[in-house]
Amino acid sequence: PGGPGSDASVLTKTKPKTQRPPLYKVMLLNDDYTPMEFVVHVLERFFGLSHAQSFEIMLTVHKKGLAVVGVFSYEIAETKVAQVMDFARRHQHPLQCTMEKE
Ligand code: NFA
Repeated sequence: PGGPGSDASVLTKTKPKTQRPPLYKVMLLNDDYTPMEFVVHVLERFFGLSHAQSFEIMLTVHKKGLAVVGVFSYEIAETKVAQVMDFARRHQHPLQCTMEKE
């Protein structure tokens, strides 16, 4: 009687849950018309990526159909998507940028 865990000396710790805001993946989608250099420029300009990183992500989108460009809070993700979509539209390229809850 009274083996390990059978008495009141075993305490259960309740971990306080730290609330973290949900994060959103911002993704770029491939198309047949947007020039590769334009996509690289978008990644450098709006996501602060290096030329090499931008080129790599552009190629991933081109080959796989889409890629995650970054993960942000809702408000930042929304702003990035709007900036990219507006910039693409102004240059008359069909480039699509979307966001999705992680
Ligand atoms: N597929 C486009 C082309 O061949 C390049 C591209 C890459 C477009 C990434 C959109 C996103 N010109």
